Amino acid sequence: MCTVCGCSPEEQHHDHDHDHKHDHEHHGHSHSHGETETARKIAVETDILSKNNRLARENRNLFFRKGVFVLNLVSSPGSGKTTILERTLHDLRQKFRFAVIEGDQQTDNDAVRIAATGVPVRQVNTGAGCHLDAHMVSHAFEDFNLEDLDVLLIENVGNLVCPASFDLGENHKVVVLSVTEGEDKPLKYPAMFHNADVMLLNKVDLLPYVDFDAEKCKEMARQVNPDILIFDVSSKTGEGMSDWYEWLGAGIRPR
Ligand SMILES: Nc1nc2c(ncn2[C@@H]2O[C@H](COP(=O)(O)OP(=O)(O)OP(=O)(O)O)[C@@H](O)[C@H]2O)c(=O)[nH]1
Ligand SMILES: [Mg+2]
Repeated sequence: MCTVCGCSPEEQHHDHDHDHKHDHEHHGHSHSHGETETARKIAVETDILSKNNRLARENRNLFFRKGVFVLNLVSSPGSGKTTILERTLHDLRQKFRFAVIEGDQQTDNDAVRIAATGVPVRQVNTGAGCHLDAHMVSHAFEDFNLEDLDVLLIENVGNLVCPASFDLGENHKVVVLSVTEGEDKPLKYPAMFHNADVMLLNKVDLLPYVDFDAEKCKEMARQVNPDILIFDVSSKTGEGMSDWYEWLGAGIRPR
């Protein structure tokens, strides 16, 4: 359930029913009712986010104590998160010890793809929920021996909105944007680009075929986050991936 964005059909159903009944009984007083509802929603959201932040802090402390470098990959659906993970694991798994948590609303398709690389993976299905949260992640890594890991890669649910608000305890959010999505996405979804430390501009092999101004896109990303680090990559051809690998390797604490 995602109470913050109201994507849960159950929650919406409840609210709509409630609104309808209230309007019927107190016709003409919908303004004050609206204010009460808004206040209640803000209180619930604040509560959910502060609980999540507390759990994320616990995850982060544990990851730090165990020396695990943790990345949270976020993007809209289909930008190439799983393909980037597959290539990264294929190229680096002899060098570093990885594990992966896969977040999706339904199916274990991505977990099956990651398992084929030989790296341990856990799938989390969020159902109606449109993001992973710190609690889900804490259960997903229970089966991993963190002592034996250098890097934990978390693929979030494909969504450029809600995952921006939910800290999982990661070291960095890595936002993936592909060149087929339009260069204005950083301005349209600023929270995500503001909260990410790294942006992977993916599918650059398609640049000759799409109407996408890469420099303009990067300018927009820097407008919302002047410090964001940007790598142009193609997880299909491997172009640019070595710079991303170098950055990733530099984040791993030597044992
Ligand atoms: N041309 C090209 N296609 C790519 C590249 N990276 C991924 N794709 C394709 O894009 C599609 C989506 O890739 P995924 O890796 O499944 O995307 P995702 O972000 O994991 O998708 P969700 O998990 O559904 O959010 C697939 O058909 C990939 O083959 C790339 O660099 N270039
Ligand atoms: Mg995926």
